[in-house]
Amino acid sequence: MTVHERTQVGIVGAGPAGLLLSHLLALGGVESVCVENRSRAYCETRQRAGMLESTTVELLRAVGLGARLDAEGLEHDGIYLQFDGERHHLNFRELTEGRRVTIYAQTEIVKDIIAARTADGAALEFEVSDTSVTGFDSGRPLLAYTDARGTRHEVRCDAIAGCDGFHGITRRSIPAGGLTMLAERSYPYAWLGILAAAPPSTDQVIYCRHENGFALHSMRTPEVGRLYLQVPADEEISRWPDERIWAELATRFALPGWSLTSGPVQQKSITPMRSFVAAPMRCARLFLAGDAAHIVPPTGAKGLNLAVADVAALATALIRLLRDGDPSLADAYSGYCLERVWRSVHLSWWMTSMLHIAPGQDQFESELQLAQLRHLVTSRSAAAALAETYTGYAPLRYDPSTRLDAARLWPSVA
Ligand code: FAS
Ligand code: PHB
Repeated sequence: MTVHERTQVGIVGAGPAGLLLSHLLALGGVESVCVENRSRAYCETRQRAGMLESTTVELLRAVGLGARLDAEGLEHDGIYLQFDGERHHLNFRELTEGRRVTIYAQTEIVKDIIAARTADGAALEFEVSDTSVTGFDSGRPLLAYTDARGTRHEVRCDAIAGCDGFHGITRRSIPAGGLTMLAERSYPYAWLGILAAAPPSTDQVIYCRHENGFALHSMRTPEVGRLYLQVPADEEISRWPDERIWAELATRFALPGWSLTSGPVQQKSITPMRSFVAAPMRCARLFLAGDAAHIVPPTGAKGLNLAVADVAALATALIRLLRDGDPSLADAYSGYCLERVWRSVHLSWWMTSMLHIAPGQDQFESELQLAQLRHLVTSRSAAAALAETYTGYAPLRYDPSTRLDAARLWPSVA
């Protein structure tokens, strides 16, 4: 049996992009259905991002999602860069007239939005299967899926939002010729990430370049650390018992008079590193947002922040299109987002290339990396350029009541 339904926006994927989009649309009086093939519990515990730009924090506060973030988020003035046996602090707050970054886990943002959507009685379906999107290029967008009880649903929509991540179905549903760019770069290494019940041994995030490879010391709470190690791209997690992970982290972060506190490892996983951009981020009434359209290596902490920026713009554009009948922002959506995307792709590629040791890397490449790092910690203008892009360089323009045209609402961010 198939159930036939109607909504304004069909959203595929309940990651941060899909969930926040459904919330922002609702604030603008536009209804949506959001479907997710994993369980609610899985989405609320899948360890991913943790570093938030100031612009992301401002938007979440502005749309009623700031309470727990303000209570539990860890605000940082900047980051540490460690190389050549020395650790240097970059004070982003000073370098950017006040912008800071915040550690608040993606899992907590997902929990906060699901709680808000559920309280609103929103149409949010978990554990669906056989999702498909059709008709978006012929004026009759249709979202179809089978729910957890085995019932097939066909939802007629005015528009569809592809928020289903890199491995999702929406981007792949775009007919040949619909995407004019698929730009990609894979990196010859990966990140082994751990979540550990060990109080962080640093007050702010440490990015470390060591001859053995990159290491990152982040955290989640004053009791829980989040740490990453560069490992070979084809590495097996089974080759990394917890003691070996802690020993290698201690080696890479080693500094006289400083020690790394270890503790029980609660989660560990290996993440491949790639940069990917699909363009345009739209095919008629199908709009891509977040990892469905672009992937960055996590070195620049940009993935989640880009997903938030995309849906802030997409929500404003769809509200203007579906509530006011004005397609101007929807027509400008892809171009506006891709400017921001490429700026973040560049930062993420640059930080990754500067801080990781590539297999077979020679002395010349190593000296280039060290020269860039020394420049960053000795030149105020070089540090300020990093601070500006890392902390979030342009305010997120979500404004359901705006009457501004695209040129004034979305000035260039290049
Ligand atoms: P997501 O992948 O999060 O969500 C897509 C959802 O769609 C998933 O829940 C998936 O199950 C669902 N889906 C897929 N196919 C479907 C289908 N056919 N039907 C229904 N549902 C479907 N970013 C930062 O900004 N800062 C960081 O510190 C940072 N650290 C990271 C660390 C790691 C280890 C990783 C892997 C990523 C990190 N990122 C970071 C990037 C990360 O946060 C992503 O950019 C973010 O999850 C993107 O959110 P979405 O676009 O919503 O995609
Ligand atoms: C994290 O806290 O998980 C984190 C922080 C900074 C990054 C990537 C991940 O660049």
